[in-house]
Amino acid sequence: MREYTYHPTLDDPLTTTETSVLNSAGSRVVTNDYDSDLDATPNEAPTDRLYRKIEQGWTLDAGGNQVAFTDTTEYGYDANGRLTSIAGPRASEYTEIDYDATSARARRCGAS
Ligand SMILES: [Ca+2]
Repeated sequence: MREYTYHPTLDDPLTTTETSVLNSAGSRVVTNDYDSDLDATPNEAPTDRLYRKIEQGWTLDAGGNQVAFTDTTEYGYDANGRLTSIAGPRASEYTEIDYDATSARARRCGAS
């Protein structure tokens, strides 16, 4: 079963909740945070831009035990509303997107 909540004006889900594949008592929750404040509470005042994607669920650790995880990806924008950076979900993952008059160029930074 999969449940959604929706953005108040855009046709995009704010949250998607489904049963964890790994842990049937747990959930996998993807939250699209449209708030620009990036605080602990998503979607208090949703804008029309996705600022953060938070994925929470269950995974296995090195010993094969089920452990909860949270992965966060943050999106940055310039003054014209163009996507300029994608950070995460791993701490080492960071992509910058540069624009000139005719094109956009993505540059992946950091070790993967
Ligand atoms: Ca917030």
